[in-house]
Amino acid sequence: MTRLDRTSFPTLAPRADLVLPAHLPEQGASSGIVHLGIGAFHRAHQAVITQRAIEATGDDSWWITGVTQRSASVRDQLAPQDGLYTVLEKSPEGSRAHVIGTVREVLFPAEQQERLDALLADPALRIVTLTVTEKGYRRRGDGRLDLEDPLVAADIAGGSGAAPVSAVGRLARGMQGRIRAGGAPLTVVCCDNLTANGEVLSRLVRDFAAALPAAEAEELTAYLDAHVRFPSTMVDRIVPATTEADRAEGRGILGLEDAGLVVAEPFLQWVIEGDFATDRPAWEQGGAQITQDVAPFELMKLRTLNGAHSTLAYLGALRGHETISAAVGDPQVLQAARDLIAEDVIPTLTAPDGTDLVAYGETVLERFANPALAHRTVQIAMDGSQKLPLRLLGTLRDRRAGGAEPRAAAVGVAAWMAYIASDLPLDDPMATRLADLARGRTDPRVIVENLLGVQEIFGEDLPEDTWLRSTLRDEVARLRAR
Ligand code: CS2
Repeated sequence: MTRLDRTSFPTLAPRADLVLPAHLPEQGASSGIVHLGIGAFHRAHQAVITQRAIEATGDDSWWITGVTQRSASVRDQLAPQDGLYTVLEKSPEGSRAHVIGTVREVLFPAEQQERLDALLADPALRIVTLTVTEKGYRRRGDGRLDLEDPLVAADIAGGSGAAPVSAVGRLARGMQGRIRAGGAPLTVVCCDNLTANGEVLSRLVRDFAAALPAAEAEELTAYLDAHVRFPSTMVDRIVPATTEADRAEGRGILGLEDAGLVVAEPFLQWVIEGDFATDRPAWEQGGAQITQDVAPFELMKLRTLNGAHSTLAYLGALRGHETISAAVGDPQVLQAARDLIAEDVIPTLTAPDGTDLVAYGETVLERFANPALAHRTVQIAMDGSQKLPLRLLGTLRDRRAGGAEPRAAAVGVAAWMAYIASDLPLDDPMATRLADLARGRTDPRVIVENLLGVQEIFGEDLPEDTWLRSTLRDEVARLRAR
C-alpha cells in the first residue's frame, strides 16, 4: 500500500472521519520548536495544538523538529513520510483520523548531532519542548540532578564538543552552542508529568551548569538568568501504545500506510504558564490555556488522573485485567479509584479557576472507561518508582499532615507493593533493586518493610509512620489473599 507522505497527501479528501491539515510546511521551512523525546504523547498532544494554532493564525514559523533520544525508530517511521502522521482519535462513538503536518523533521542525534547543534544555535528556533518521561530527567530522590548517573556524568565530562546523551545535557550543551552563536533567548517548556515541571527542569539545567568548569559554569548560568524561561505546564491526553490493529484501522480510513500513526482519546488539555523569554505560537488559539499559575492545575491532574491511573493499573493488573477500561469495569477496582479521588485527593487540592473538582474526578473516570482505548495496565504500571512519589505520596503526606488516615491513598501504594511482589512484568529503572527486595516474597510484613525502606521513593518520613506501615501491611495482605 502507498505510504502517507507529501506526494500521496493530495489524494486525501476530508470526510467526517478524516481531518486534514490546512497547509503543510514549505520545503526548506525552518523550525521554531525543537521537541526532545518525540514519542507518541508529543505527536498526539503539543504537535496537534501547534497545528491548530498555526491554522488559526497563519503564522507558519513554528514547525517542529522532533528529536528521538534512544532509538532511531520514530525517525525511521516519519522521515519517509515527510513528517506526516495520523492521530487516530478513538471514542465509543467511533474513530476519527487527524493527519498532522507540524513535524517537519525528526533527528536521531546519535547520527545527526551536527544538525541538532546548528538548530539549537539558530535564533529562528525559539522554543524547546520536552517529553522525556519522569525517569528521563535523571533526578536524585531530593529532586537535584544525579551527577553520578552515567549519562549525566558523561555529558559533564564530555566537554562542549562531545555529543550529549542525556536530556538535560542536550539542553545545556545546546544552550552553550547558542551562547557561542550570539546568545539568542530561549524558552524551555517541560511537558512531563512532574510537579512544578518548569522549576524542576530549570533547577536541573542549573545543576548541570554548576558542575562545569568555572568559566563555562559562569557563562551558562548568566545566560540562564538573563535569557531563558522555563514555564510550567500541565499536559493531559491519554495516549496508549499503538498496536497493529490501530495501524490497520488507520489504513482503512486513509487508504494509505502510516507507520507513524498514534492513538489518543478525544480529550486534550494543555495549561501553560505565561512566562516566555521569546515569542510563541498562539497556542491558546489551538486549544491551550495560558495562565499565571499552573500549580493548582498540575496538582489536580497528577493527583486525580495519574494517581487514579496508577492505582487502577496495579489493582487491575493484580486482578487479571489487561486494560484500564476493563479495570474500571470491575466494581471493586472502580470503587478504590473513586475513594482515592473523593476521600484523599480532593481534600488536598485547591480548585484551579473555579473547576468543580468532583465533576473533574468523574470525567477522569469516564475517560478511563473509554472502551475503544486498549490502554494496557502493565504499560501504566511501568516506572512506578518514579511515578509513585508524584502521583500518590504527595496526597498521602498532605493528608497525614492534616491528621487524616488516608486509607484510599495507602491502597494505591499497597497495590504497587503487591505488584512488585507478584510475577507481573516489572519495567522500572530500579527494577533489579525492587525485585531483590520483594519479588516472590509472600509475607506482607517483609514486602512492606523492604519496600518502604527505599529512601529514594519514600524518603525518611514515611517509613517512620506507624499508621502507614500497619495499613500497608493489612492492604498488601488483603490484596494477596484475593
Ligand atoms: C499514564 C499517563 O502512562 C501513565 O503513567 O498515567 O501517561 C496518562 O495517560 C497521561 O498523563 C494522561 O494525560
